[in-house]
Amino acid sequence: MQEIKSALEKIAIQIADEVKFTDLGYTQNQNKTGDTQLKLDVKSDMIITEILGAIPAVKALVSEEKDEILDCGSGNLVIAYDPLDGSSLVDVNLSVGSIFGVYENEISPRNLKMSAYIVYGPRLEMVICEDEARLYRLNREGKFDFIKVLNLGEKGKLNATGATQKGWSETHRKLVKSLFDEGYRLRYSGAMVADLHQILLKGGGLFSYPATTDAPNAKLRVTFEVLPFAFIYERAGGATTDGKSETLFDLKIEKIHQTTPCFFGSKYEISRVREFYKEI
Ligand code: AFP
Repeated sequence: MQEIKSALEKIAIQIADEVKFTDLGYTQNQNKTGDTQLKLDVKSDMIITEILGAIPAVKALVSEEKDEILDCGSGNLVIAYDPLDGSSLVDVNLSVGSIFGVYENEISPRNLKMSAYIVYGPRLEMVICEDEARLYRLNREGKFDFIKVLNLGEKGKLNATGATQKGWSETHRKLVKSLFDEGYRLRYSGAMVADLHQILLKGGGLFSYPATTDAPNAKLRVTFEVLPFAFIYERAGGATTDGKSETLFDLKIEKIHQTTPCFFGSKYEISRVREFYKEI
């Protein structure tokens, strides 16, 4: 795992450089989810493949940007990653990120042993989580300093909810309204890394990406995005659900690029989600 941490530091520095300077044009390709790939998505994917693929403990790499699993060697770790989540926001200069889930033997929720994300923002930060969520920040000497262990409060103040509102269910509408009625404040940038990072650092709140009429399984991908963040939120003392489940770790993975409705937050907000969603 130490080798993976050092690899993540290298990846963070190299992709941060690309985010600053690579041209923002599109390629001719689409990824599995149907998004047209930016040159930046492809470049970020290449950097990660090269650096993680050289680690002997890594057996396979699974990228959100690729259809196929890349076999690497005889190790026992499978790393699933989203190379540049929120990349469509680089043109407006908002924070974006990379997300990583390190699975033992094969991809399955309970095999997730470590997860991490990098935030390319005004500062270069990383959260790496095994037993606890640890925040690191790049210093002037080009090294990452350990800053602190992140913990969520029982209840927060922020409410970040995604997807097209005209497609929300009545249940979701009521949930969101009830939180605003309690005094929660809206925070949503459209890059889950930045939005979840904000809630985690500000001590709590709710991030939700619900099912909609046109996307009953919502948008966010289980393997690359949802489980790595669920791991971090639960280790930080928060909770997660797909609306009904006790935890997002109860999900069954049938397809690598599968998506799911998802909710991450402090314990209070997730209990409110379950109360509203149990009525469906
Ligand atoms: P991009 O990587 O295409 O910018 O999408 C970002 C993302 O996957 C995730 O980071 C956001 O939370 C979510 O999509 C935003 O989607 P909506 O605009 O539908 O709320």
